[in-house]
Amino acid sequence: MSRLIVVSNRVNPPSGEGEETVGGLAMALAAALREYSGLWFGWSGKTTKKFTGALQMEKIDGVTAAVIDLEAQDLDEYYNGYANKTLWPLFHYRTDLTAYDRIYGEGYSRVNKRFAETLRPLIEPDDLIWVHDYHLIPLARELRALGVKNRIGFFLHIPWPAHQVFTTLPGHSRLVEAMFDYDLVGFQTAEYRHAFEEYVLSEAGGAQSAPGQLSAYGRTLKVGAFPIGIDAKDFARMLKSPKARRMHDLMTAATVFRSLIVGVDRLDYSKGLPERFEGYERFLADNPDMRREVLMLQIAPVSRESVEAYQDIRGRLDALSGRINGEYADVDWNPIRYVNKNYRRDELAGIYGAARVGLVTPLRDGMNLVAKEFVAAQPPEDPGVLILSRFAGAAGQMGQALLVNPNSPEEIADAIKRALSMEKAERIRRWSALFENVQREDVTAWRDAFVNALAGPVANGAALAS
Ligand code: ADQ
Repeated sequence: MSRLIVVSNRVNPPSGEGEETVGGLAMALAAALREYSGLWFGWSGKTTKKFTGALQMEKIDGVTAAVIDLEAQDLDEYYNGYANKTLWPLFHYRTDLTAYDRIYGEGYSRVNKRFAETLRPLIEPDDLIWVHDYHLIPLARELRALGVKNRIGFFLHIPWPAHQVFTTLPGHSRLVEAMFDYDLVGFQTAEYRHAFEEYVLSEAGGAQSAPGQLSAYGRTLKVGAFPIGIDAKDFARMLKSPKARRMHDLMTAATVFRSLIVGVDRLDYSKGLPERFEGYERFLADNPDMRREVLMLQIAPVSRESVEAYQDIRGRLDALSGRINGEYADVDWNPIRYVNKNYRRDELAGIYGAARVGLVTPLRDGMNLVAKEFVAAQPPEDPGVLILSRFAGAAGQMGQALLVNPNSPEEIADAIKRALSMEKAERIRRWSALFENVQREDVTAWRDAFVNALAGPVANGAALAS
């Protein structure tokens, strides 16, 4: 079996016993690598005065992590700049928040080059290279320039936007052209794959040379939809852990005679949090008789704090939660509990399990793993109800959730009422179908589908010798 090299912006493998704080993606990549005794390459999360390309290597749980430090200017222009002020908002349809700054584009190219130059000496001829996410779209181009002939695949964790939105990006064709240096490009859903294909066919003068195969810029690549899942086995293990059980009991005690409605998201404007709070406020206003029977818990740890748009959304949410509590709180009850803390994954599992309703209402989302975690944590004999945005990639696999338009507080309010009033038989029926999918389409299925497609026959050459 070939060795697998995973490349992502940040590298954060689990750091041993009991450490469950890392997010879903990091856990997914760690799980993906373990079986391949692979290498995980990326940024350390630290800055240095002068970039040297010095590698720090560490072996954890069978996975070799190789990280580099970047300069403060790199962070500004590449990470906070082009990745998080240009590509992230644009790919989530927020052209109003998208910054078009040439300096950012230059920083993005420079860091991708630095990644390639540092990674190059670590690559052996049979390695499969799997690059992750929007931070690193041009990485294959840089590696090819250095003579790398290995199979290289790319997976985009966030949406690929509609053609009309994508073409508002200056230099859009350069970005897509760079994608043709990969052998395989994977998206979360068929919809995003189609949007990419449409661009290639109508804007780049490309052609569909065979099903799942696109030709343009003198090259051919494979494209596919690979919906990411959670590590379902590990999640089931965590649910039984003492930490999960204790958190479950704490939350149950805190909601005696009440139903817990839970939301868990990074504090990001793509997650639809103000609309969600307004939806809940609307529910409280429309249903005075149900008011004191609910408690909404929103967990939203701050992220990307040095980007202004993230400071703005934080301010809005502080104001909204204050308004809702100010309007409806009583001596023994606050309608909304809003916390900006990170929790261990096992604690989160306990919280999900104690909730009657999971509110997952992003305005746009590549997939959304929280929806899957919520389902995985429900007690089979009395499961809660998932309310899910139709604009989350997960909606394609999770049609038995209550699907809502996340822009509409009214729809969210109606769905909360419906979820709270739903008979047990219907809850069990919906949940069983969702749970079956979460188990089957898990992180291992995702990894295997992608790696097999990357290692199998490719558009630009013969099958890989194994
Ligand atoms: P994210 O936008 O980060 O991921 P999501 O898929 O929901 O969104 O994953 C978040 C992960 O972080 C979950 O595993 C969740 O448990 C964890 N998390 C959230 N809040 C937490 C908290 N307070 N404490 C601890 N952990 C917390 C991007 C894309 C998504 C895509 C994933 C994976 O934006 O669309 O699903 O990558 O491809």
